[in-house]
Formats: sequence, structure tokens, C-alpha cells
Amino acid sequence: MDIVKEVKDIFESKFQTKPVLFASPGRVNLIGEHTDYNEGFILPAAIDKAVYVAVSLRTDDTIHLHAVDFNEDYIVTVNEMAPVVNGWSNYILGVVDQLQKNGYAVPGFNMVIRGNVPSGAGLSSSAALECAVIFALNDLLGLDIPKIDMVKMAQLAEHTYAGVKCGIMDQFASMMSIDGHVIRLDCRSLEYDYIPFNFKDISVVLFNTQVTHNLASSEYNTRREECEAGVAIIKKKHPHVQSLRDVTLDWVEQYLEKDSKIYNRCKFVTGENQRLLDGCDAIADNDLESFGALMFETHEGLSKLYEVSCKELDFLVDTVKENKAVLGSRMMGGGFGGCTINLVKTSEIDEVVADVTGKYQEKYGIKPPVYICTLQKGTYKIEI
Ligand code: GAF
Repeated sequence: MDIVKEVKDIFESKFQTKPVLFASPGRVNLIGEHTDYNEGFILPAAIDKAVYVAVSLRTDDTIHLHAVDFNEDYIVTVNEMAPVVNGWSNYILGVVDQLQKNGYAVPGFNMVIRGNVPSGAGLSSSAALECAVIFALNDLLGLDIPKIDMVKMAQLAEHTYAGVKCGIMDQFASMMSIDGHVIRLDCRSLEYDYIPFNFKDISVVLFNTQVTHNLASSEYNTRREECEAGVAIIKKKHPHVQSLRDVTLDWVEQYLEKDSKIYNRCKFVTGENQRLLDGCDAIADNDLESFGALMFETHEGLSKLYEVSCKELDFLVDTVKENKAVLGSRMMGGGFGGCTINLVKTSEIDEVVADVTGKYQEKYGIKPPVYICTLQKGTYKIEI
């Protein structure tokens, strides 16, 4: 059944009233990983997989949530909300909490949630849900919050309720994307350009390791601290330095202890920012071969220097390395599992998919799900 109709039908039979519907997509990121919280550049885009929410306001202060994918309800009042360890409700209540902290009175509401962004796959299903919720409440309450402020509140919801000190990438991509483009975002100034990425002969293909590590959030926060520790050391010599964005590779070599964790992390991030800038030049020249080579370099750095890969991700990247139909491949997102992103010659997708899934199954005993993505617009209201 059509997912929108399904969400609407479930809502109506549960709450006996008509909902308003919203969708917010998951994302890919072509290059620029772990650069957002270092005030660097990123190159993400929303994809054709989304979280759908059906919502109606209530006259009391009860929030009644129903997650179709888990067949679970969560009921709380607006004044008694609190984070729940590993709870899906965090992504909704965290947003309500942000609205309250910004002075907006939020009444009770009913919400049904259903998504087809695979969770734990590094495609930002949680950011998609946060963006759907803030967009929906902004609309239903007539708050008129600028989109960029909604993005920032959704990001903070993740910090406070989910405990992950994420950068701005996932929420920005989910909310701000447009069809057929990637966004080149400067995470310091928040200035951005839309870059067309719509090549007939090249497709964006994801292979899902189906591995999720529960260490991911704590390791993510540790990486952030390690980058900040590097900045603090370099700042002693160059007081104007605010983040790794201001740091050159020479300074990393000069001031940080070679081969220490902090050195490795900072070396990766400074290199990654440069790769992104080079990658944008390559796209402008329609040179996806060069772009793909940069993606392989990024993976190498994420695996060896930043240490956020895992053996399954490395295997997927190694498997396509010598395949002429694959221009570039790397792990994507926070890491420790999830998907690889690959640029594949469209005419040879079937052969590549058969080869990769066959080899992965032989090695790990499971067939990795494959997603061929189109780049789509960000969060929107569904007119029905
Ligand atoms: C996760 C985070 F949520 C993003 O902010 C970003 O840091 C990414 O990991 C790594 O690039 O998706």
C-alpha cells in the first residue's frame, strides 16, 4: 500500500479525526565526512526515502505518539517529557523541548510515524524524523520559524534528548535539499550553494552492511573531543584558531605528536576539507573520475586515521576498488556500520550489484540491501 495512505488510514482509525501529513527525507553525503562539527564543508543531498508523520493538535496537553514500524505507542504530557534511553520518542520530544526552550507554547498532539529510511544505515532516519516533527508543529501552530532555525533546533534536539553531539549536516540536508542537487554547505557561515548532480550515465548506489554498532554515539562524541583537543594545542601557537577549519596540514605536522590519535584525527579532517573543495571543482568540470578517486581517499582516511570504519565497510569498498564501472566508493555518515556510497556507471549497475552482493554474502552470510538513490527535495507538507 502507498505509505502516505497507510499512515493516514492508521491515524484516522486510531484517533477518529483527520490528520495533516508531512514528509522529511533521509540523506546521502558525497564527500566531506566528520567535517561539519569542525566548521568545515559538506556535500549532502536528501534522497527518495523519507519519514512520514500524520499529526493533529489536541485540546489538552497530552502527546500521543504511535510508531507504526515498532507497533508501539508513547504517551506523555507536554510538562512531563524526559529523554528515554534509546527511545524513538526522543527525536520527537527533543524537538518539542527545543520549541519550549525558544518560548513557543506547544499544546498536546497526536502523531503517527512511519518511515522507509532504513534505521541504523547511516541515512539519518533520526534527523529526518526531527525535521518532520518541527516542520509539522511549525505549520500547525502557525509559528513562522525560519527554516534554518528549525534545522538548528532539530540538531539541538539530537544533542539534548538523544545524547549525540552531532554536527548540522543531517538536519540541514533533510530540511533544505532540492531535487537533483547536492548542497555545498559551509558549516561555519552556513552559506550554501545548490550544485546540480544529475548525471544520466552515473548513479548513486548504496550498499548496506546491515551492521550497527552501539558504540557509535559514544565514539562519535569522542572523535569530536579529539578534534577539539587538537585545536586547543594548535591555538596556543596561533590564537586566532577557532576550529580545525582554520588549521593547515603543516600545523598538524608541526604541533601535534606524530601518529597520536589527536594527530590522526586532525590530519584526516584538514585533508577532508581540501578533498571536498577539490571534489566540487571536479563536479564543475564534469570529471567524476577524479571525484571518485577522492571518495576512495576519503574512505582510506576514515578507516585508518579517523578509525570510524569497520571490516564490513572496508570489505565493500575493497570489493569495488578495481571495478571500472565504479568511479568512487566510501563509507558514509558517522561510521561503525551503515552504508557505503558508490558512484556507479548506470549501464553496469546490474553487474556491479550482482558482484558486490554475491561476494558480501559469501563472506558474511547475508545479502546487503542495495539502494539506488535519486536526489530529492527536503521536508514538505503532503497535500491530500
Ligand atoms: C553523523 C552526524 F549526525 C553528522 O552531523 C556528521 O557529523 C556525520 O555523522 C559525519 O560526517 O551523521
